Parts: sequence; structure tokens; C-alpha cells
Amino acid sequence: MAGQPAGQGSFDALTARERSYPAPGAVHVPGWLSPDDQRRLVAACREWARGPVPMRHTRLPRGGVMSVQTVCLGWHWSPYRYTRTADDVNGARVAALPQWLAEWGRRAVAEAYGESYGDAAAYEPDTALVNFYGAEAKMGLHQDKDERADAPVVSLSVGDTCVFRFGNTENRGKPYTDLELVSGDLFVFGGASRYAYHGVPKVLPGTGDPATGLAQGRLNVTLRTTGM
Ligand code: MD3
Ligand code: FE
Repeated sequence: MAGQPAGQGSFDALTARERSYPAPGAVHVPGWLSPDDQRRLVAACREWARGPVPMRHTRLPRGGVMSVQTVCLGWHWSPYRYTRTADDVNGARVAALPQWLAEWGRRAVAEAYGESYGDAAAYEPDTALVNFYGAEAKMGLHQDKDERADAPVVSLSVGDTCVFRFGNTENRGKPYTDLELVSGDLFVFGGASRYAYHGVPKVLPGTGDPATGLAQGRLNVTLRTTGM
């Protein structure tokens, strides 16, 4: 910030959340998406939510429905597989994963891992899951293991802050770490963290900035490589 007396530090710097490495292969980069990028992502999600496959609460095999609403790009995820058509919704083929979003994924992997990752330019996500959380939505602890490739998962969050629970690779129990995911945050999960249990125990309503285009709730977009 301009006008700061030398050596005093800014309020921003005192409260800035720093990059962290909660586990091997897991990188959290707060504020990675600019306000413009967040607005662009919200606007795109709003279009994807309309179709060709509408955003909906995924039905679970035993009769439940997820509290989160989801729409997929590239491949359609339904418990517990990927298909090209949304046979559990309207049978339509999902929209393509746009090049610009795959490019954000490559930039995310490159910036999160730096030199330590083999070839971020070769990271080619082929699906995105767009999740919308209303005030009451949650996601229980689970592993993402329906992909046949072990490439990293890139997670982008916009809107209300949530509590994100990041666990171990063995079971749903402890040890786990709770951290907040704030609008604009990037998280990359690769290597030893790729099959860690994780979930969203709660959203903190009213914490998002309506200037993103999202008046309420939380959006999370994950980029993945299905290996299909
Ligand atoms: C850790 N989504 O869609 S993103 C999911 O905020 C999912 O909507 C959550 O879990 C959300 O499957 C969490 C963070 C995340 C995503 C994928 C991971 C963490 C991960 C894959 C492996 C390990
Ligand atoms: Fe997940």
C-alpha cells in the first residue's frame, strides 16, 4: 500500500494469509485468483449451471442426495464413475472443458509446486467439477479415487469462506487439519496428498464479497485428470 511509513508494515501484511504446505504434495495459496478472475469464474459457472446438463443435487446410490449442487465439464461424475453423458440427470453430453480453464490448471500447478514438479506444462486436466454450496451445504470426508490417473487435483474457491477438513490417507479419523478456504484461494493436491480424505464441514454464510457476482454461497471448481 502507498503512504505506509517505512518499517511499520501494512495492516494487509499483518493479516495476510500466507502460502502453506499442510502435508507433502498439498499446497494452499491464499488469494491466488484476482478479483477479475473470480468474477470471470462466477460468470462462467452461472452459464455451465444452465446446461446442457443443469447443475443439480447428485443422487446417491442408497437414496440420499448431496447437499452440494454440482455440474461437470469434460466428463460427468456420478457416484462413482465418469461418463460422457449425464445419464442420472438428462442424458445430455456434458459441456467441454474450456482451454482457458485447463490453462489456469497448468498455471496453478506450476505456481504451487515451482521447480519441484516435473512438467507443469504437461498437466492436462480433462474434467472440472463445479460445486455450489448454499448456507447449509456440507461435504463429508471422502477420498477422490474415481480417476484412473494420479495427476494432481487443482481446487479453486469463490464466494463464502468454508471450513475445509484435510485428513490422512488411511481413514476418516484423526489426524486431520481444519483450515479456512477463502474466495480466491487455490489448493493443489498431488503426490502423497492425492488420496487424502477431505471434506467441507461447514460454510460461513455472509463472508463472501458480492462483487464476485455471487450474492451468497460458495463455488468450488476442481480440475482433474480422469485418465479415461
Ligand atoms: C484433496 N470438493 O469435489 S475442494 C470434491 O470444496 C471435493 O467442493 C471440495 O472434495 C469442495 O471432490 C473440496 C478440495 C479438494 C479437492 C480434491 C481433493 C481436496 C482434495 C483431492 C484429493 C485430496
Ligand atoms: Fe473431493
